[in-house]
Amino acid sequence: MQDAVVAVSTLDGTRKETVQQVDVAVVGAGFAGLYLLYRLRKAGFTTVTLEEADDVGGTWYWNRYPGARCDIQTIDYGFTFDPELEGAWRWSEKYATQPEILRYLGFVADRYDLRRDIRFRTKVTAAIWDQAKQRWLLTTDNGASVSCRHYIMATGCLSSPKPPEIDGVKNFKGEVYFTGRWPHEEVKLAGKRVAVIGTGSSGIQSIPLIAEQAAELAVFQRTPNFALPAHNGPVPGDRKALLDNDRTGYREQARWSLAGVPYPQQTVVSWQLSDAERRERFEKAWDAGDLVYILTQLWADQAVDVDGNALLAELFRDKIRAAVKDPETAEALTPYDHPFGAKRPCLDTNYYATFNRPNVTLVNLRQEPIEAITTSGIKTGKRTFDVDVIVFATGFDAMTGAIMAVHPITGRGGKSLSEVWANGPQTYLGLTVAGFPNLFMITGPGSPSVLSNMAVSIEQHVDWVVDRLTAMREAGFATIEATEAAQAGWARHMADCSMLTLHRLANTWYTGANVPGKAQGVMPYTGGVGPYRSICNEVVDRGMLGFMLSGPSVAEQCNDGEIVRLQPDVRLVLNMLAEMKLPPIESFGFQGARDFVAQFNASRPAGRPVGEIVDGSLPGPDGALSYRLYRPATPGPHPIVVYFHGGGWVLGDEQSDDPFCRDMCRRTGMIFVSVGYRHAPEYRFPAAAEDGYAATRWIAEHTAELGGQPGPVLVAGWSAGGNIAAVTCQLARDRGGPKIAGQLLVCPVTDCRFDRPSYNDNAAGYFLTRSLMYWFWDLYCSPADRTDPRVSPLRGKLAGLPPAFVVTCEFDPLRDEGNAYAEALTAAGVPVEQLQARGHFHSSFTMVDMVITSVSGRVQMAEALRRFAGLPPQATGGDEARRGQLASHKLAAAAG
Ligand code: N01
Repeated sequence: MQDAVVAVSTLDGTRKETVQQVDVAVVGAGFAGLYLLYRLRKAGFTTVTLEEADDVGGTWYWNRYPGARCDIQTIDYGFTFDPELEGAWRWSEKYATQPEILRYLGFVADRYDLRRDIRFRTKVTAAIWDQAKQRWLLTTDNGASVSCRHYIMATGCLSSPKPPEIDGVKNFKGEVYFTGRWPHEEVKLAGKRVAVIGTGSSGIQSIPLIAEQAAELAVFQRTPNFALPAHNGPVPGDRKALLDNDRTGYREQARWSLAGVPYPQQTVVSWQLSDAERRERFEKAWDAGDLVYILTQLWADQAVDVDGNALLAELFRDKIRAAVKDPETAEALTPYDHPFGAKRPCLDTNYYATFNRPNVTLVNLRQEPIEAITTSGIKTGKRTFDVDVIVFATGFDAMTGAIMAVHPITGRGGKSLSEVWANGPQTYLGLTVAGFPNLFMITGPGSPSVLSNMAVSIEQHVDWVVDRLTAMREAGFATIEATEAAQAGWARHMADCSMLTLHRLANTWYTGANVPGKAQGVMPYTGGVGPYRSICNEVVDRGMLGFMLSGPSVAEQCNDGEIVRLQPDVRLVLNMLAEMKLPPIESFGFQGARDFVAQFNASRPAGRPVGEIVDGSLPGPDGALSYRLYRPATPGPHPIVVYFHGGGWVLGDEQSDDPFCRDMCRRTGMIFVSVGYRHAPEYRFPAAAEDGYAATRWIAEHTAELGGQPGPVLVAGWSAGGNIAAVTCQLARDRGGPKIAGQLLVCPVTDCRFDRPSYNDNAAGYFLTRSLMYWFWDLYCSPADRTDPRVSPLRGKLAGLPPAFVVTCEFDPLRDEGNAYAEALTAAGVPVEQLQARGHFHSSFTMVDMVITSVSGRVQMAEALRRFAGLPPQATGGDEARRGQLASHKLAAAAG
């Protein structure tokens, strides 16, 4: 500690106390705290780090239990800020042990002489924001208080062990250990009867080694977990070669990846692979012994779709059954209640084989819960285990525990962080909290942190924070605080992101479910490391969007707003399209545009299998029209939906919305017949409208021939196809049939007016542009004809039409005319249901496997079509349907 920064000041006018004055105070001397100290010092800030332990290391200081290792490969799990540091350290193994990682962190601390600014054995006991001084005052249990301009929590996500929550722990006369607070001196277990409670990563790493020493080991398991063999050994040659060949490129790829390890994004989906191909991929991952690889590299839908995930989980279960000799024990060790990866999977060495040892017993707490801990051991509902040692591997009050429970934090206006977070953590970017100026968290709730390679996330968070502090200092700002609107926007974005992955479907420490009474919700950011990084950068590029900045001699700045209003996957798709720097589609000419769309469609993921696909043709008003029929795999006959594709009456064909038709066929359990109507400019208005009507009539008259259910058909369409579907309903009413039981209109064109706000709000940047719509209209319909209800159905008579489900998207030029149509239908007495999709764009619902967050919308559409057809509710296939089959998913219901 530098004496220069210790001063004497008056706290309350009466009491004199020594207060250490610094620019920035940091809590924690683990990975995050050390890098912070390095960066802050380099940036010229006076700094002190307060650390409860007597040395550096953070999580690697405390977690000294037998078998503790990292489970991200060590070549990826280290600092990258200094190439010389990277050159100066060599890891001995693929996954380093806790002592080696601790040595590494000690090496880093020494190399940059960091210890001199760390106050060890010092706990912060309270932190209070002093609005008048615009500084934080920290009191400690050891030595001077600290007054700082900025307060940064580098306390880690898994550093506050949770209490065992089992009656009678204090009565036990034997030895008690917690994996998260393992003693420094050797723990002798040889010849002893040992109980381990908990089978998360800590339990799974320690159990095999404890079993080798103990006379008897009883493992108390509440929830079985997926564990992959680490196959530890030397650093794998292929990964090392990649790193050595292009260190900068390798590190940069990690920074922009989803999980912070440089693996590409998978594009092949599970249903494109045969059973043998999937097994081959799985075996490769099993042999690789790499969690990030198995979590991300098998097939594209493994982490986002319950069905795609189930295929992987079942292959995993086969491995457990093969490894454990006793079938009953194997069954008890096999997880069924959560998707693979939704709960943190583990990396193990001999875990499953340990249960083949004669001295090891698995106690399945689902069948015999622990009743109490007694003086001599553990009593379950069925029996009593006398033991000498109990090891609690029961986990942590994760993400919020270390920030909130460690000490009271009082922000502006006396706000307590515990109260503000009583219903779950609220943050902006996972880095800041409204009402708590100049307080930052590294890897806080709302950041990718624990769903990523922590080393990569920590460097990004620290760099972002220190760069902001530097910029503030240069601009003369003294305080920074997130706005309420920005924070609320981040909460919405977090909730949207949580629909991207399956984490919401398991009760875990990610969701707070492991701590009784804790508010529940997915706490880490599930949108990925690269997207998160780009959002943080965008906040800066947009003038510190969502932050208030103030300083003694500069004007206050508040650029309020939400940083992400699009759904996260829509944002990715639009960014990807923007990066392609495509010229406007209309500049290709109509044939060029058709070729472009065909090429674009060919590159998208294949649609899901359905029972049968039949291509055929039907008689149109002026020659044959092609169609493609999608039949469900379930026994028929099924009701028929006549479908009209999108493409502005100019582009596309009966196959161009193939993924959407397949998906809807599966979800509705109905036949979809996609009609290839004639296109402009070769066939202008009213060709498409008349084709739509004629095709619907023909299909309704040939239901039996098509294998469909007799009775009314339904119509559906997207964009210009929605226009044709809406027009068809009006024509069918006016021309004596056919009977139509319901209409699904997805982002339909309904009117020729271009002056509604959505045409301006979303004129460009959301793929379907205003100028493209002008072009479509010009090619299809002359101005004189545009008010004809056969192209502007909003101008037609609306009474007596079939019930409608109308979908509109927030970021779509057609949004307002779709809403207007829904309102007008309602006013005319037509039963209408509406989905106004927040954060979505015109193509969200048809980009089936790219815009994952559109699933719930299609579930609603399918339910509506089934209702219109008089069928009972039944969502078939996919995430939502399988959700109900997963036991104990309190969160699923909430998220749904
Ligand atoms: O904690 P956990 P952990 N009665 O919460 C059980 C990281 N980490 O320390 O699942 C009976 O995962 C609980 O059961 P259930 C890693 O991110 C990394 O093992 O709640 N049982 C569960 O089985 C990891 O995910 C490494 O039903 C009780 C276990 O205790 C995170 O830290 C190594 C119980 C707790 O598992 C946490 O891992 C270690 C009770 N009252 C940890 N309470 C690396 O390899 C809890 N359990 C880098």
